[in-house]
Amino acid sequence: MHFIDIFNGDADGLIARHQYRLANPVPAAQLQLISGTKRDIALVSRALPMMLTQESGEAEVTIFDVSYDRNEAAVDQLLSQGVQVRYFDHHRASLLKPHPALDANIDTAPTVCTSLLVDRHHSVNGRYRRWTIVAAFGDNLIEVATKLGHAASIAPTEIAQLHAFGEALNYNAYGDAETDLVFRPVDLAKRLEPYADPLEFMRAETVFATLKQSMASDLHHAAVVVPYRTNPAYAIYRFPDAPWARRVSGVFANRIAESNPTRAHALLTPNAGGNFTVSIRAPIIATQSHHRADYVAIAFAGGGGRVGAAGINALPEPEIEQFIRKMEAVFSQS
Ligand SMILES: [Mn+2]
Repeated sequence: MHFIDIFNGDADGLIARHQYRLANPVPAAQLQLISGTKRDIALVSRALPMMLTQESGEAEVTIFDVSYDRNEAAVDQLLSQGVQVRYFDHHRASLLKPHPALDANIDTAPTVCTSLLVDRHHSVNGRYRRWTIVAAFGDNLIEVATKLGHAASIAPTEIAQLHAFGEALNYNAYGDAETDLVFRPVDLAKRLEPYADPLEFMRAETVFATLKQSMASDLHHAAVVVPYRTNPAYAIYRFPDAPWARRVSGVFANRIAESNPTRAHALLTPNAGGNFTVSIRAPIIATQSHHRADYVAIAFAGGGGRVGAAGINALPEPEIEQFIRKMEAVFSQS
């Protein structure tokens, strides 16, 4: 039997896979990992060439935290080759259809992340709750994560540590390519493997300290950037073309959203293709139900996301003014 784990390189993807494999271990020699940067989500097709060397019906592919819709064709191909596919995700899956060899654990509620879905899976059943909390913080589900921490009687100082670790792991996934990242997600996944408790990982490994240092340095660069457009309804930032800008964009977007909870935010970061990667955050305290980050994102090619947080993969410079008008249309007060 051969196993392939495919996971988003962010905190939620890494931890979803980590928990699943803690509960369902397989020999390392039979397991391959596929991951990438946070926005590198068309990952499932990378498993197809690996299958050519396998006997059909002898493989199991488990997928975490990447949109089913973006991977549907590759999943279909795996299924048609007799591969068992298990899917855990919380992004849009409008193309999902049942198949006897597909075990889909998909829930798009805004209060879940993929690690929570794995936490609920019968094989895991909440056993690695502290990791779930790290992942929920990483996906910026602050209230959900904090409540889980209190319910598990975790001390407030430890909840704060899990929060900082989730943010740091999430920070590591942002970049144009894996060369922008401090750690390659597949390497990080292997370093997590021995640890059933994230606090133990934080004590024993240098990963957290390294990420924290890098994040502080990147945030220092970001602190001097003045908003490109700002008014009471929304603020738009435009970063320069630099690796620090690509790495820190997610953390920075969350920080500015938290410091101005009634305002929407967007961050434009130049990418290697000559376009802009755009992060959009709805106001944390939304006063109108149509104040949704995904409403802005889906108006542009390559845009998508969720109610609170969404993005556009490659916004051409000439469309920036159109983007600002869309921010205005969605988030202006009325
Ligand atoms: Mn996620």
